[in-house]
Amino acid sequence: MTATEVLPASPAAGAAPAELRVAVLGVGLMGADHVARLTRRVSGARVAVVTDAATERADQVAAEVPGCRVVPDPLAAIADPDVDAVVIATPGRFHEEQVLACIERGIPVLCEKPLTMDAASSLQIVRAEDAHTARTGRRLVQVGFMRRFDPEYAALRELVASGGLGEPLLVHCAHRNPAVPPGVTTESIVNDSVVHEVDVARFLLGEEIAAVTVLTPRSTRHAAEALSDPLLVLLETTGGRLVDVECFVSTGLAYEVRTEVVGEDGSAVIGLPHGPVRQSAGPGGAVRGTAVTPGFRERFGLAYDVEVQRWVDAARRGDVDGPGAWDGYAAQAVCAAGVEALRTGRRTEVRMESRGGTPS
Ligand code: ISE
Repeated sequence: MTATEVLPASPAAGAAPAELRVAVLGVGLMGADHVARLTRRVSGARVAVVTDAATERADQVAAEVPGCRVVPDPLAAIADPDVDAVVIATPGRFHEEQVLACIERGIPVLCEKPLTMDAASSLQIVRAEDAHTARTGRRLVQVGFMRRFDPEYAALRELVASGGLGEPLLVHCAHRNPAVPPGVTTESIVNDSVVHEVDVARFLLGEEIAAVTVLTPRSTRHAAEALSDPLLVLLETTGGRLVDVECFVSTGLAYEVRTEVVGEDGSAVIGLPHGPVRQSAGPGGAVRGTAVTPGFRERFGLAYDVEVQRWVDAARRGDVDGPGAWDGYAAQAVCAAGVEALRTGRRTEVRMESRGGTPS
């Protein structure tokens, strides 16, 4: 399937309202991407409302979507009677209030990571949603860990869960970005980038992370001043498995995300370059290779499409079909330990409430 085809609604979406009317809060890079996807590639939904702190940007995005209005205040957009569900792509510091408002109104919400800025406030969201579920039997919150919808990650989890590699023992992760925007700090590498590997580890292994160590090797000369890049992060799971993460965000080259699971009876790796291997005469001599992936929106374009289609289908039948509030909370708790480990240079145990059950 190419990224431009409209995805079919899953059959279970059968008895749903004709069309889910979605408010997209924040139409920067990610939000505008979601508006385009909901308008052109996802079925069963339309963007009814957009908001953005930059009103010109909101006006521009709305002008391209038939029937879409700008509502300047995000809380008013959540309360709007023409809105059935919400996508949150605003800066992380606004998520807590916006997700809580969606729970209060009882409408489904897909929130880009981070769920909130710290573990305590994410836990509050878990509790608020739990109370809603106890009253109504419905879950409302999904967190935008899109990698779970990438066909390679889904197949790897299937392989691990089916015992195809025997007991999993180790996971090796490489996460490389060509560059990051100015203002990124070493702590934000943990919170914005390593967080994906935290979710991947929980998703692949089906257990929580118990402790984190962060090592800071010599930095690349390409890194912004005061940035420690790359980082080497070690995650220990509650079942005694180890996950090592190389996170390197200023390679100057390409977007590369590779994951290898090593089990007692075999190993499997995903994220290798694929597509046509081309040979041609380059300016400096003959070259051979595959195309370079420039960024995460290209690498995970299909994953985002599948994520949003499944979110729409589930929302129309009153369900959530993806990582939930608990996964958002768990990721925040691990990243908080990661930031502390970075500051102290010591192995740091993750402080997490118990949920009673295994991670989703
Ligand atoms: C960015 O915020 C993302 O979420 C990307 O998936 C990740 O690869 C990148 O490192 C982050 O900065």
